[in-house]
Amino acid sequence: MMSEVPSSIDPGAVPRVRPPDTVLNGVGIWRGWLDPQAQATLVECLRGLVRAAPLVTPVTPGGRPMSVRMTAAGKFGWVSGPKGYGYATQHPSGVPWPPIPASVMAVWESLSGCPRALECMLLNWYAEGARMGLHQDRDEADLSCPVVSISLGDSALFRVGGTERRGSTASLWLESGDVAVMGGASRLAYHGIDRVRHGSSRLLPGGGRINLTLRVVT
Ligand SMILES: O=C(O)CCC(=O)C(=O)O
Repeated sequence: MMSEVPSSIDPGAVPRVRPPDTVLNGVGIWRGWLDPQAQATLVECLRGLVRAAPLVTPVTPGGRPMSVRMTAAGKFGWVSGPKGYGYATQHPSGVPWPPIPASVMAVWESLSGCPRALECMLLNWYAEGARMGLHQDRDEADLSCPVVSISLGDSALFRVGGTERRGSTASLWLESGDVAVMGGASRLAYHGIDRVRHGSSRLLPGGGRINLTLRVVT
C-alpha cells in the first residue's frame, strides 16, 4: 500500500533525464537505455566481477535451490541459505563484494530519481529454464529509495502486480538494454520473471540473461 512507503525522500527529488517509455502497474520502463555497445562493454566488466565473486545458487530458507544464480557488487550483497536470507557485507566465500561498475552507477544517477548513493548491485544469472517467482523486494531499510533493474541478454517476460500477492497482474517482455524502475507506489509491488526466451538475444554467446538490480540497503 502507498502508506507503507516512507516519504522521507521525495521520489522526484532528482530529476530524471527523460520520462519512461512505458509504465506497467506503476513500474517505469526505459526501452534500450543501454545501447548495444554499452551492453557489450558492461558484460565484459561483469565477467571480471563474476571471477572475483563467483555466482552461487541461493537456497530458500525452506531448503529449495532457486533457478537463478546470483552474485553482487557494492557494500552489500543478498544471500540466502538454510539459516535465512538478507544482506551481507561479504560474498559467501568470505571475499568482499567487488565495486559497482561506473556505468551502472551512471544508470542509477540518471534514472533512480533518488539522492542517496547506490549501495548494492545484485546480479541474477538466468541460464536456460531459469525464472523468478512473484515476490516483493522488502529487505531494504529505506523503502523511499527505488529498485532499478537492468536487463541484458535474452528477452524476459516480466510480471508486475500490486502490493497484494493475489492481486491482478500485467506483463511485458523486457529486452536487452531496458531499464525498469520500481519506486513510489510500485516500490513494494509483487513482481517476477515468468520465463526467458532462450537464445533470443545475441549479446551473450550461448544465450542466457543477466539482470542487475540496484538498491539502497540501509
Ligand atoms: O530479473 C528480473 O528482471 C527481476 C529480478 C528481481 O525481481 C529481483 O532481483 O528481485
